[in-house]
Formats: sequence, C-alpha cells, structure tokens
Amino acid sequence: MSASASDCLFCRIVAGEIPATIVHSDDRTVAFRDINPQAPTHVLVVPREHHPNAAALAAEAPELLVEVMRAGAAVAEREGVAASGYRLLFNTGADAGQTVFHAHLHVIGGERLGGMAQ
Ligand code: D5M
Repeated sequence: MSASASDCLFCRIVAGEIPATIVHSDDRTVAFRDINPQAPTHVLVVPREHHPNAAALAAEAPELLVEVMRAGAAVAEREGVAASGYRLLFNTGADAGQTVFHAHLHVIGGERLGGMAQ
C-alpha cells in the first residue's frame, strides 16, 4: 500500500488532478461515474489509499474494503437501484479484465443484468 501513486489514474482522480463525475466522497473513499458505462448506473468506488487490487486491499486494509462496500451500497441507494438489484464487482488481475491497477468496486445496475461478466 502507498498513500498514492503518481502514475496511477485513480489516485489522480482522487487527488482532483483528473476530472471525473464524483457521486460520493468521504474521508476514505471516492465514487465517480465510469467513463464507459455498461448499464444506466455504472459507478466506481475507490479507496483514497492506493492498493493495486481488491485482494491486496483485503489483505492490507480489510476495514477499508468494508468501507468501499458500504459506500457502494450507499451509491446504489442514492442511484435508485437498490430495491431492484445491482451488481458489485471487482475485476482482479489481467485475465479478469482489470485495466486500472488501483482497487475499484464497480456498482452496476438500472436494468436487468445478464451473465456474470461486467
Ligand atoms: O475497470 C476500469 C474502469 O475504469 C473501466 O470500466 C473504465 C473506467 N475508467 C477508465 N478511465 C476512467 C476515467 N478517467 N474516469 C472514469 N472511469 C474511467 P477494470 O475493472 O479495471 O476493467
């Protein structure tokens, strides 16, 4: 873990250096709309601290992983998708399609979702 990594896209969004549509922010997490949404609601929740993926986050700061999940549930409520259902997803590693190596929780919903993939 490091507080931030200068070459990390999501650290730069957290720092306000790259614009994003922020939908939630607290002292440990930030949530913003995915630039390439896969459903009507598609938000990414990230810890402010840099952890490369969800497994590292779970190992290094398990209480922060819980906060990310809690923020994801709060975003789903606010987006109006909690009652109908939504998906919480961590892609972990290249074979899973992870492209940004700063742990991020996808919050996806707003329509009937197919399959298991993002
Ligand atoms: O998901 C990485 C996600 O990050 C992918 O769905 C696109 C999104 N993305 C990439 N750049 C941006 C910016 N600048 N703003 C918002 N969203 C972004 P992964 O699970 O790693 O495939």
